[in-house]
Amino acid sequence: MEFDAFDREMRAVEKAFDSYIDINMLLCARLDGRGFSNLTERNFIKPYDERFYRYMTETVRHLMSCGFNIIAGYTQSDEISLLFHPADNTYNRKTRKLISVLAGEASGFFSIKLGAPVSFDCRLIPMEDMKAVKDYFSWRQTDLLRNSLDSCCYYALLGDGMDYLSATKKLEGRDIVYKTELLASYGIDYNSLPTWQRYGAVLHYERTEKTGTNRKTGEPVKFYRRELVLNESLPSGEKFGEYILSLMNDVLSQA
Ligand SMILES: Nc1nc2c(ncn2[C@@H]2O[C@H](COP(=O)(O)OP(=O)(O)O)[C@@H](O)[C@H]2O)c(=O)[nH]1
Ligand SMILES: [Mg+2]
Repeated sequence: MEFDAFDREMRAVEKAFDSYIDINMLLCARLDGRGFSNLTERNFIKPYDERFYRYMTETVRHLMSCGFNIIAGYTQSDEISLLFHPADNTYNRKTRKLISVLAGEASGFFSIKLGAPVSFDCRLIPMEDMKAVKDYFSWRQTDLLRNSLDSCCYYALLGDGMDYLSATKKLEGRDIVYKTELLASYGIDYNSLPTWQRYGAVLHYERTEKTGTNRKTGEPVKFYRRELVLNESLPSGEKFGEYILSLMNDVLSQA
């Protein structure tokens, strides 16, 4: 077979299972560190570590600056949720491209920070409407709230000399009040822990007005600059979902 025909045939085989996310769908991506329980056990302070948190927020910053149009990036624990601009059509929204490039960028960036190879997986979450986006982000934050309280209790018990199984048993089926009081008995006020530990953090673009000078006339001129800012004082629950929607609405109203 002549090469051109062979090439066409092989490309068709390669593309047979390509899929695309409809541009009419709202789109989120979630990345999650692979085997980060082990990794954090070996390299970071338990249960929470400022340096680890910094690496995560810097990874979000990198993902939001590497060519996609992303409105907001939310990080909690070892995961990152990205909300794409509704008009973002990078790679024509080809699924495998988005997943592999985002996972690659996050893995490469975090590895450089840590000085050892790590990887993130990535999934895409297409959503019908704003309500689904709101619920998605509230859900990820609720996941953190549950895990972070458990984690704090668990490490307080281990620090007190309890073994893994006994600590797990002691916490099984217990409610928030019990766990908060348990922490208080170790001198830890859960509600005054830094908000990033309990609620996570968001990076988003803020449009700020700047004043420069017109080179020809010397007159002052106003212009806008988009800057990535880190919000570490997030609201919780329903309000968090609403906050993410407000970021999206702000960006859309500026267009
Ligand atoms: N030391 C430390 N560990 C963290 C921090 N944030 C998240 N982790 C750990 O990262 C892991 C994330 O959970 P998960 O994704 O289910 O585990 P994986 O499958 O091993 O990556 C948990 O074991 C958390 O305790 C942190 O700030 N410090
Ligand atoms: Mg993980």
